[in-house]
Amino acid sequence: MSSKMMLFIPAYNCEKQIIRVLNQLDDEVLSYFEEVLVVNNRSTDDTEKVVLSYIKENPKKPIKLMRNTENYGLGGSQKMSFHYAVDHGYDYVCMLHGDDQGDIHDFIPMLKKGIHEKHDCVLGARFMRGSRLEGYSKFRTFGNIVYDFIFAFVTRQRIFDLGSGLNLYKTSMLSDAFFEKFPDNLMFNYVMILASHYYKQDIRFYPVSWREDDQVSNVKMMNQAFTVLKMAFTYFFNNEYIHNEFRENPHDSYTCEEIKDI
Ligand SMILES: Nc1nc2c(ncn2[C@@H]2O[C@H](COP(=O)(O)OP(=O)(O)O)[C@@H](O)[C@H]2O)c(=O)[nH]1
Ligand SMILES: [Mg+2]
Repeated sequence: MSSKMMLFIPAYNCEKQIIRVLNQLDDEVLSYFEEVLVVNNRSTDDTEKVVLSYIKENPKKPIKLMRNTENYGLGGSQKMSFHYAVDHGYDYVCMLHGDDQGDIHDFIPMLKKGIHEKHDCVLGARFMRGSRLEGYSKFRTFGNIVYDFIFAFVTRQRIFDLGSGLNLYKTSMLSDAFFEKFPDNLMFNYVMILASHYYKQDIRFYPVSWREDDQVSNVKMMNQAFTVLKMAFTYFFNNEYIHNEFRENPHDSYTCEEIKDI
C-alpha cells in the first residue's frame, strides 16, 4: 500500500531564498509528495509574490501557497501544517524550511530505504556523523552539541539535533495534537524533543546538510539558550511540565487560506 505524504515549507520573509527551495522540487522529489504547501507566515516582504509567479511558471508542480490567518511563529506554522496533514488524510508530513538552509534531497536515500516507515518521526540532524555544515560558526556548532548532550541526559536517549529545518513525521503520532500548547516560536522543536521522551515516541535522527550564506537567523541566541536550558531542567525534575501552557499568546486554532492571486 502506498502512503500519502505532503511537504510543507514554512516561509517568513524569504523572498530571496524561497525560489531556490522550490527549485529543489524536481521530479524525483515530487514523486514522494502529493502536495507541497508553502506556508507564508504573514511575511512583510515579497515572498507571496515570488511564490505565486513560480506557481504560474510551473503549473505541473503541485505547489499551493497558503497564508496563515495570523503570524503564528515557526511553531505555530508547524501546528497549522500538522493539523492540515491530519485533516487531509496524509500518512506523513515533512517540513523543509523556506530559507534554503537545508536540502530535501538529503532525505531521498532515507525515503528510498523506507526508514521513515519504521519510526514515528525522522529528524534531520546537523551534528551527527555524515552531517555536512557550511558557513556555520564553530561557536554555534559547539553550543548546539552541548545542548544536544543536555537534552540527551534529560530524555535518556541520544540527540543529534534539537530542531533542524528538515523533519518528517507520521501523522498517527500527531493526530491527538499533544503539541498544541507548545511554544509558537522557534522553541517548538525543543519541546517536541522533551515530548518524545514523555510520550515514548520512536524518533530517529538522520544526517543532513545545512548551510548559512544569505539567510538571516531570527534566533536570539543567548536569550533563547537560557530559556531552553530552564525548560530542559524543569522537565527533568517534573515530567508533567510537558502539559504546561508554553505559549505567550495562545491561539484557539491555527488556520490558513489558500492564496491564488494577490
Ligand atoms: N523567525 C521566524 N521564522 C519563521 C516564522 N514563520 C516561518 N518561519 C520560517 O522558519 C524557518 C526558520 O527560521 P530562522 O529564523 O531561519 O531560524 P534558524 O534557521 O533556525 O536560525 C525559516 O525558513 C523561516 O522562513 C516566524 O514567524 N519567525
Ligand atoms: Mg534559517
